[in-house]
Amino acid sequence: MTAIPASELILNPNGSIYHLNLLPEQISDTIITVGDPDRVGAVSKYFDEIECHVVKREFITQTGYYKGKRITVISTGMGTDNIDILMNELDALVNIDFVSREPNPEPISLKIVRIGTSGSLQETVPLGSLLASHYAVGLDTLMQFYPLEQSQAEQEITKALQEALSIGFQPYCVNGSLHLINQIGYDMIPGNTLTCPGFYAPQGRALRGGLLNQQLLDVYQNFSLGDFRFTNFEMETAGYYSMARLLGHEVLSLNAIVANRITKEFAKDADGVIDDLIVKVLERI
Ligand code: R1P
Ligand code: URA
Repeated sequence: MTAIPASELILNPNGSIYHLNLLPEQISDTIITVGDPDRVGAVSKYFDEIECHVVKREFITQTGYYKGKRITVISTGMGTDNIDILMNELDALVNIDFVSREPNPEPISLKIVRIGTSGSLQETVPLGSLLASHYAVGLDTLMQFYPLEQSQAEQEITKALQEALSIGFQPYCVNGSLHLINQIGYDMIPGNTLTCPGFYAPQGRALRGGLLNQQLLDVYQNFSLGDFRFTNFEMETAGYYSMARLLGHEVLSLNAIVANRITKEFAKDADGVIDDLIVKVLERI
């Protein structure tokens, strides 16, 4: 095997990985991720003990113990470009030897659960509900750059969506970990999540910037292929699921529904909904 060069596997002077700023021994193989850096404390306040606290940019990491189980919680910021960094660097921490710079011959699989907020695309997915993403479809371009393998059914969905939206590239579609759905998300609404490359126009919100496609929200809400329909949207899940498939990790994205775009409501107690989700995940992970 050849060593990965210094410009590709970038290590800080203390030996930590470039953006996450972490050393291999600072993470557990069981990881909770959150978008908002302030949500890290909302998870770790339930820990019995915090072993390390590392900060760089929007990536804040705490590793600690919940009822004797070692868990790492990390914030990612927003968007699949950050998930590209997160998943590659987490994978490098467990699957690349930082001294020889060579990949481990027997890769370790991480268990990663995203606790995020999301907007509902259906009246039947109400404010305050918890939704487990069974499938995610990415409208961002991250997977234009990776050799992602997709099933025929996944490709048919993305081809039909490309046509429905009249966009110049084919989105991508990937499933989450069935094992983690059964372990953690079993009593949550099963959903198909649309991952958008932005919060405003890409999610059909017009403040002063306008909308190129006035029908966008209608297309998202009414898109169907067989029994596949979208339940909700956010900005990371498809990035997680595709990187997990490429790198061999188990990921589940869980969504606290804080906005309903069909009924035009926003949750009055978004923090309370997220707290419910945090407690469920900590008990079941
Ligand atoms: C937008 O407000 C952000 O909220 C959702 C979206 O995916 C996006 O990151 O997730 P988080 O609450 O986890 O950040
Ligand atoms: N996060 C999103 O990306 N969209 C919403 O509507 C709510 C949370």
